Amino acid sequence: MNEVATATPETTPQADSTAKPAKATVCVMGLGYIGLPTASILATRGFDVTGVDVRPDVVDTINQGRIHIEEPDLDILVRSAVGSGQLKAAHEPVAADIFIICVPTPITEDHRPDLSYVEQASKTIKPLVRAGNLIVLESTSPPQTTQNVVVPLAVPDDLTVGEDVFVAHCPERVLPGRILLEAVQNDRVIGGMTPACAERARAFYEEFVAGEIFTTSATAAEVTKLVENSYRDVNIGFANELSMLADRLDVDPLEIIQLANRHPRVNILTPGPGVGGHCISVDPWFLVHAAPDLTPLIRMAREVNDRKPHFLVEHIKKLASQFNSPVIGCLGLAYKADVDDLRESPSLEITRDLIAAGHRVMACDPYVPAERFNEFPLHRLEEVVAQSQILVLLTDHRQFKNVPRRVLEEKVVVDTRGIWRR
Ligand code: SAJ
Repeated sequence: MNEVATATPETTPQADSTAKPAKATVCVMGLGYIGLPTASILATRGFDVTGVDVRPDVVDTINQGRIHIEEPDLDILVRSAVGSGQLKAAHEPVAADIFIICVPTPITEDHRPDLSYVEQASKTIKPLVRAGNLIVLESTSPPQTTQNVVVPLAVPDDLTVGEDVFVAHCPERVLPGRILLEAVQNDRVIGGMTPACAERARAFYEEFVAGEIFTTSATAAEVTKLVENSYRDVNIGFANELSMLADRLDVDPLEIIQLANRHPRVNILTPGPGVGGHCISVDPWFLVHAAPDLTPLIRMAREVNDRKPHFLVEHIKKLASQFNSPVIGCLGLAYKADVDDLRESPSLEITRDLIAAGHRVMACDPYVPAERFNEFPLHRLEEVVAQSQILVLLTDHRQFKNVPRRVLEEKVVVDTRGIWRR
């Protein structure tokens, strides 16, 4: 069993073992929701940063000081980082003191980890890796990815890990919508391939992380991150199962949860349309894949959360059958409030399924620009509210909170998030 060592002033490494140039160069592989904020934060802290992305449009947009994703204050940070010359985007990596891998780690249709992006990024940096470099995998990854994928593919054969080159896993933990804040303030777990690797990575992260830093092995850091998201998935799964049970028993799930949460040791989360995003709906499968026979609870929570959108679609269809071809207004496509992220979104899945079933659907998401979304037409909130007989609240964006009660009272309402409760 690996012990997680707490960072204390006494354990802070000596300056000579962590020495790095006054202004280190950093190459960030992947400029998505984690890579771009990380690259920008580092650039504004004086690091000389090259951000690498395979998408030419992303590289061009960033080099113009603009952003391709929605995240509070990121536009200001990127404009400043690019304007100062500290952040450049590129198609290919460059030689650097530190390489940070922030690429996607998706799952396949049958829930197996797809490590092709980590493999590709590792292979691409290998010719550039030199003695003294630090390589950090930030992407949430299945157990032993750092050891079995990054080390063999990224470290040149003539360099020894822990002596010449340092390899660590430092999983990102930021919450979309609060990324810039949490990237700096959250505590971090750093898993080194060796203790020297962990200390080298700690010295780097201490330069921009205000939270506490804990070091452990690379595999323990990988498992810790997966456990965090699986814990949340299991708890949301409990709330979602409860909401379906409450429907059958004809009681209000939110009232039950509110009352149960008055118990000093009960804290049930909020049911919703399902679990989306690229983290919680994906990461638990990495643990299930690692030990299928030992993870029935984690698997079951995934299945419960994946079932919830279908449960709601059937419920909405039943309501629609009471009308003659009603307009169903779907409010929100993003996977959660006040973000533009559509990845694995149950809100999008429900809207799609209703359209596929032949219903007249009017959809609205103030965070998804119509020019970036061409699957079906998007409408303004006022239009959707005015024209629909059935109003389905799917994502709790703040713009939806103020739909007047008298308007709601004229509609059949399905509030999957409970934001319109009296
Ligand atoms: N949700 C509910 N009910 C709740 C809470 C969430 O239905 O009570 C739903 C959301 O609507 C959303 C999904 O769950 O569809 C996940 O949302 P989230 O806000 O719980 O988490 P993410 O996926 O945005 O970010 C998570 C965070 N992990 C944890 O909170 C343990 C974040 O800290 C991680 O950095 C991130 O995953 C990641 O990148 O792994």
